[in-house]
Formats: sequence, C-alpha cells, structure tokens
Amino acid sequence: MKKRFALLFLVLMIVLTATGAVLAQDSAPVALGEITQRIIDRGELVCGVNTGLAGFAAVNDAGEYEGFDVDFCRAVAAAILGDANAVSYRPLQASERQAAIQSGEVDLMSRNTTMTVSRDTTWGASFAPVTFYDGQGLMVSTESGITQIEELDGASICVQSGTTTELNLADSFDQRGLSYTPQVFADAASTWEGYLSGRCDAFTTDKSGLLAYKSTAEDPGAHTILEVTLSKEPLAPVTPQSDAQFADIVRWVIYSTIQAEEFGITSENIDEFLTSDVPEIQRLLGTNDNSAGAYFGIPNDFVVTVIRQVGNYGEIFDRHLGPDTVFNLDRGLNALWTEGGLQYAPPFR
Ligand SMILES: N[C@@H](CCC(=O)N[C@@H](CS)C(=O)NCC(=O)O)C(=O)O
Repeated sequence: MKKRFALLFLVLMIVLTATGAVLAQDSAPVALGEITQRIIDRGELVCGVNTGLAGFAAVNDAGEYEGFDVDFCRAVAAAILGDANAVSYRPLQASERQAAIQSGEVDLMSRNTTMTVSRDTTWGASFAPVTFYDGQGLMVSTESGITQIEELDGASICVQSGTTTELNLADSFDQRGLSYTPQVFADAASTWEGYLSGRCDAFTTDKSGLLAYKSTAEDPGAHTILEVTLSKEPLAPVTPQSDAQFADIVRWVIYSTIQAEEFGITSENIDEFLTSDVPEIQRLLGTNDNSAGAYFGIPNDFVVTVIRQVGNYGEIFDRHLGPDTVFNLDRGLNALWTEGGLQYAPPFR
C-alpha cells in the first residue's frame, strides 16, 4: 500500500513538474536587453544615419529625415515604442561609424554600411540582415566618352576615406593591372565637389551612392555610371554587440517587412489580414493567440504596427527608390527570393 502510494506520488510529481515547465516556458517574462530598455525608458530610438544621401537618408523640405535607410530606423521605433516618429537621428560620416557604435552613442545605425568580417569582429558590432544588396561603381563625365574601366588606366579617382570603397578601389585596379592616383577626401560632399571641379577623372562609391549624387547634379546627364561592378557591398543596419536581445528585435523587424511583402500585406490592406485564418499570417501578425512580439518583450502585434506605419519592404523600396522617384531603380538583387532576388525571411514560428 505504502509502495503504491509512493509510486502515485512520484507520477504526480513528474506530471506537475512537466506541466510547470511548460507553463513557465510560456509565461516566462523576456529579459529585455540594456539597449531595448534604454529605448523604452527614453521613449525614443537614437539612430545613426548618413549625413545626406538622396533616397537613403536626407532631410526633406519639412526638416525631417527621410529615405530607405531612415525607414528601418522608423520600423524599429514602431516595433518597440508603437511610434515610427519616436526617433532621434545622428548624422554620421563614414569615419565616425565605428566610434558611434562602440561608444553606444547610437542604439542602431542604418547608414549604407557594408557588412564585412573585420567590421563585424573589430567594431563591437552586430550586423542585421542586409537591407540593400549593392556593389561599387565608377562615375565619369559623359563628355569624357569613357565606357570601360580599362580606359581609366593612369586616371585620378575621387574616393572617400574610412570606406570599403577606398580599399576595393586598390584591389580592382591592381587585379586589372591598371594604375591610378587616389584623391582621398574625408567626407562625401568634398569627394563629390572634388570630382565636379575636375580634380578627378572618376568618382567611385557604392552604385546606390553614385545614383544619389547623379540625381542631385545640376545636369544628371553630364555624368555616366559605368556598367562595371567592382565589389559586393551588402548594406546592413548595425547594432552594438553588447545587446543580443536588441539585435534580435532589429533582425526580426527587418524580416517582418520582407515577409509581409511576400504575403502581399501592405500598409494599405493590413486590416484585411487581421482576421486571416492562414496560420503563417497569424504567426507573423501575432493574431489568434500566436506569440509574435511576446518573444521579444515588445507589443505582440509589433509587425502590424510596423507595416501600418512604415510599410512592407517593397513599399519602403518603391517609396524612396522605385519607379515614381528620380532613381527609378530596378529591384535587381533586392527583389524577393520568390521573384529571383535575394530578399528572404526565415519562418516566423
Ligand atoms: N558602403 C561603403 C561606403 C559607405 C559610404 O560612407 N559612402 C559614402 C559615399 S556615398 C557616404 O555615404 N558618405 C557620406 C558621409 O560620409 O557623410 C562602406 O560601408 O564603407
């Protein structure tokens, strides 16, 4: 009798422990990272952006930052704080980026920054998913008639310091057995001015940057971007390595914009999806008792807020770089994987 009682007690204990573990797993509060907590306490995200790059981060007529990179700052603020406008912007030159991330001066940097192994390991940084697949290009005056990189043998080339651009330039010319004289400038404006004033035969930076500068030129047709692509420039937002929890939020906010585009969910039609009975959509939007923001300790419907206030990846791309803009940029590598591009979000499960 005693034995049977002991056995019953043991079974009961096992069942209770197992149930307790499951319950604990479901209801365990998420430990917010230091940066996430700081953003919530401050009521604002501090986001490092370009000092001025048309289409990516530039101050508009209303005195507000706007652009493709800026929208990812806005998306993270919307996810955590419920308000895409709760962002304070810090304009950063190329050479200021490492210190801004390392010192924690910015919570997030969304500023045409190429993911490289040395930056990932020595900047004390975590790279988020690539938001824009780019490559380095060369711009010459149309008048020069130059169409091939080989014609730039012996040329002087304007380039900005503190960039991958400066390093790739050397590799690309060396590999082709071409010589050149670099004209190195500390900031973008003086690099561009240097080229415009005729100090250089060519201007080099990411192709997105070349397009941005060309669009702001007095006579865009006076400048030609060569076909050649010198490097891979996967541009990605960056967070301080010290807060893996915040990095997770940023990562999944970006993925949510990509996944929303794949499902056809936009800022215009999001309400129609709130009652969807498709499990994948319910998991993305956190409807029908599915966990979404709960995984990160932020509002469970964070994706709904992000899409409603900022839009899906395609909307963000089109708004700043698409057919209705001066850039009229092809999606190219930045198309969804379902359309032959590289933009792909892992499962929200
Ligand atoms: N993607 C490259 C280049 C990024 C870059 O800083 N490009 C320049 C030229 S377009 C720029 O944005 N300069 C603006 C500034 O420094 O304020 C990198 O990460 O190093």
